[in-house]
Amino acid sequence: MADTIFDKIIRKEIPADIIYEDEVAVAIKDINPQAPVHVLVLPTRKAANLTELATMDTEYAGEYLKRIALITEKLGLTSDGFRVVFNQGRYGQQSVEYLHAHILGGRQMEWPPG
Ligand code: DGP
Repeated sequence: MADTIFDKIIRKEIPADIIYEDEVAVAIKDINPQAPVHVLVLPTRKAANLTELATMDTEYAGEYLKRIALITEKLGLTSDGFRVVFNQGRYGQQSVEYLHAHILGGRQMEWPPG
């Protein structure tokens, strides 16, 4: 699987604003924020996308999803709400082939998304 910018961030080869880190997930501030709070949650075990995560160890995948919820709490987003997005593939406009959950918060979201 090709090396990506997020592989390099996880290996600390390039800098990022890391707001959470443990053995399961690393959360960084998005370099191009689309909301007052825009954080990316990366699994420490590499998966290219959500489809690949679904083939991985169930316990690990569950722990990764729990980290996303935990980080929304740490960011203080649970009372007003937030949005979690996984972009995948061409139609999903995924630009980095390393699974990442976008956590967006701090403003009113629109539906449907563009
Ligand atoms: P996606 O389109 O779902 O693949 O989103 C990729 C996101 O990654 C996009 O919102 C911008 C962000 N991003 C790209 N390169 C970097 C980087 O070097 N550092 C950080 N923190 N975010 C990045």
